[in-house]
Amino acid sequence: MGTALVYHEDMTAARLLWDDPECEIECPERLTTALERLQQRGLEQRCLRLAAREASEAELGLVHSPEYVALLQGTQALGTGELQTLSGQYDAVYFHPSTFHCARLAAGAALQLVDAVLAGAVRNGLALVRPPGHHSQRAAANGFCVFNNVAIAAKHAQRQHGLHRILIVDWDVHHGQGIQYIFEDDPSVLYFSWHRYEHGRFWPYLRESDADAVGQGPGLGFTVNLPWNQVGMGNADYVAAFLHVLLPVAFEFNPELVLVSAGFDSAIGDPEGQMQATPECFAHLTQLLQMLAGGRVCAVLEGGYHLESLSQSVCMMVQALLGDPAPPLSGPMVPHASALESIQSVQVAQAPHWMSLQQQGQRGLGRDGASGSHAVAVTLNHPLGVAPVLSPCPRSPEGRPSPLLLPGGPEFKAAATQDVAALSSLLDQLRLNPTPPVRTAVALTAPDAALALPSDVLCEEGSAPQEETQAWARPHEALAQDRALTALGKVLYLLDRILDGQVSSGIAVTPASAAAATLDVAIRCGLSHGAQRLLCLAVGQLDRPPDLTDDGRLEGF
Ligand code: Q9C
Ligand code: ZN
Repeated sequence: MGTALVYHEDMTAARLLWDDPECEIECPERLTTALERLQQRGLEQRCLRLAAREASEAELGLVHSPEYVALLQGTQALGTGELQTLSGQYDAVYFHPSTFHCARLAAGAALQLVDAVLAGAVRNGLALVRPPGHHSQRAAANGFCVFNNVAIAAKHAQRQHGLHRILIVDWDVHHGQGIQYIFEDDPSVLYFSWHRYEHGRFWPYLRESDADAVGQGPGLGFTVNLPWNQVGMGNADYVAAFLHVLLPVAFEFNPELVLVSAGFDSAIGDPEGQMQATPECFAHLTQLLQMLAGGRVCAVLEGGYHLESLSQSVCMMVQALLGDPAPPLSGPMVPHASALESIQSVQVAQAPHWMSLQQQGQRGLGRDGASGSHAVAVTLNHPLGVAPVLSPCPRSPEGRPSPLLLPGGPEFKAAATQDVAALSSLLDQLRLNPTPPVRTAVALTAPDAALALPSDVLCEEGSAPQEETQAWARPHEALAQDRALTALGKVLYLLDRILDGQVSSGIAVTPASAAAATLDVAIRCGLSHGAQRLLCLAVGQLDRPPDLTDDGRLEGF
């Protein structure tokens, strides 16, 4: 299943007709530049292209008052002077004779995207639209926004598709107060927004943008505001906000659909945001969101005023929606102190409403089983395996892990069958809760007929050339055995495909006795392919390769 890109050229028609430095940044080139870049990179061609339609009056009425819609309809016939006068009645808004048409297309594009995703025609998608929507309110335009595209799409998904839980992630650098007002007492829509706030000294200067605005009545806890009190927030701050606030709450909420108010004025170079996050960050944020709602992510453009930064960020997001691996993040991944303060203030404000945030302040209290719960030990029969993570370590009565199973023996055979069963069950879970379209490959030494792989998991049949495999295996006695050698060939082949970007992640099954040696070869092989840093995570019992020293350096490299 693919990715939709919803667009209509008519949305480039609206433009500022008089002098207004505040509004001139919301220009037609925002769309044309982003689209050109998507075409240049071959990304547009990989999407299902949908031409935006206009939202109907009834659809606009899901959020806006009939009087407001009628007022907007009337602007089509106004002259420049009258348009300027009317624009002056709102905060940071300009009207053009084409504004009504554009704004109906923008809302319609969001609706079409949601329909395509919920009909199963595509897994996810992006609507490239203007004017943006998240500041607009029931009867007011605000901050370049005319109709609230994402709020209309959310109401539509509830009414027309019967959804009960929708998550709106607003990563635009401004607070989408319009969305907040529309859903503040509604527990079926969880609204998350981070925004430049500077303790209330940044537009739109609202007290209700702070972390202690958490929704009201039945909607208590379903508004999550993360105010940034300094400019210059970057990749580490954004990722920390996702990991420590948004994702815990979102997993607990368990949405059926994720809508993204995708403003890229939170990216580096933007004159409004003054933030530092690089375009690659948006690929990572998009990937993280795809862990929710079975990957049903509908993104709708909001702000973004630095044409180059905007275009690159849009490309990064589309790449991630298409399932491409995300490029590494640059810079030291250390959040700013001010960001951590903001994150903590949200945790405190939201803790009464979310179990997943309740322990955040008490970290580090229980250690080593001395108090409270202890870590769950698991066996590691396979260095790159999944099965061990699922099966608890069998422990002797003294509490020591039981010895590793010997290949060939009857216990080994039983364990191997269990492993395949555990792998099957993991893959079942993946099917029920489809993961992001990250290309995962599974390599088995003896293909098991009972193992039905989900359609988007590749069954990797290739092996590294025999001479290469034997050369890597030579120093290791444990790899002399046939089965271990075959498994090593598969591991090397998987590594190759991961390092050249064809595959994002892989699972390989190898005999228990060869686990440490296979891991040793995998590390050396990764380094010899030019990897600069490897994170080796051993879950449970595993002998460290003999020459992997304590400071993490592998001798000889
Ligand atoms: N320098 C969107 O990004 N001007 N709207 C603020 C502060 C209004 C932004 C002035 C910015 C509106 C969708
Ligand atoms: Zn914005």
